[in-house]
Amino acid sequence: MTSASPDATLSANGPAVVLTIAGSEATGGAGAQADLKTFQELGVFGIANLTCIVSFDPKDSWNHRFVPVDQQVIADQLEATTAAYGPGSGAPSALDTVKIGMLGSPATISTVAGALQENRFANVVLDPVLICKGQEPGHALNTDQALKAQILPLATFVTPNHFEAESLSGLEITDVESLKAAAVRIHELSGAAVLAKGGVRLEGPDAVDVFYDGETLEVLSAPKVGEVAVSGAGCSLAAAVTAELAKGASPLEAARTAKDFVTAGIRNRVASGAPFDALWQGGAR
Ligand code: PXL
Repeated sequence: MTSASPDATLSANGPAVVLTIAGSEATGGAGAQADLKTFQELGVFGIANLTCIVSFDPKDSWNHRFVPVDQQVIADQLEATTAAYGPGSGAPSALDTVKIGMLGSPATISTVAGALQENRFANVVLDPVLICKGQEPGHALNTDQALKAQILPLATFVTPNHFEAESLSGLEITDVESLKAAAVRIHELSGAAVLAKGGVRLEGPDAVDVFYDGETLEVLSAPKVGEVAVSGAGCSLAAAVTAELAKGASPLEAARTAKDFVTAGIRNRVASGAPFDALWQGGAR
């Protein structure tokens, strides 16, 4: 069970305000929709600025159809949001915590990196979504490289899954020890707190994640719920970290609460006509 209580988060200035810069995933399992549901559930005021629209294709093995949002429209959303809630806005509860989800193209990465540099948010939580199936490999490779070069150095907290942790660290991850080594390496590269996710990718009865922030190395573990990944787990985990940081939790506390939140959401997942279930953000109620 998550220890987070939405009511405990209300201050004289109202709820903490958080922003996700992410893609829409049309079926509501992942992306900005998962982020907003997580934010609401954890008692923060959520804002989404959309970078792209992903529609799975049931006629093509549910692969991703990816459409980027026009760069000017991404910049317009960021301008509106920071003018309303950003550091110089005069808003009583200033926006200082941002989550980055799927960006999807080098152009979007540059636009978002510019906004991050301009606004200097206290917490930048990066879910380093490296591969969007359905994009041709050349494009995905450029995107991955741009993410590592331009966004990773601006992150204060990063949540790579098994594949992303291997790619960011350059290490092969086969067990908890190598997951720990990868978390340490990614911290050294980025300076960020790292929550590296083993998920269902590592053998054994438990879903194991590793937290490392340069001082504390902690293994977070919960019994696996099935052996198949659930849609929205990664997005919801990073969104829960974001909400908790915005409410004043330490990075380690945020990681623990997020793990509990996601475990409850996977236990109470939602089935559909698609070949994957979706995490239910209300699972911890
Ligand atoms: O789970 C990664 C992810 C993030 N963002 C969007 C997605 C997906 C996976 O489908 O569609 C928009």
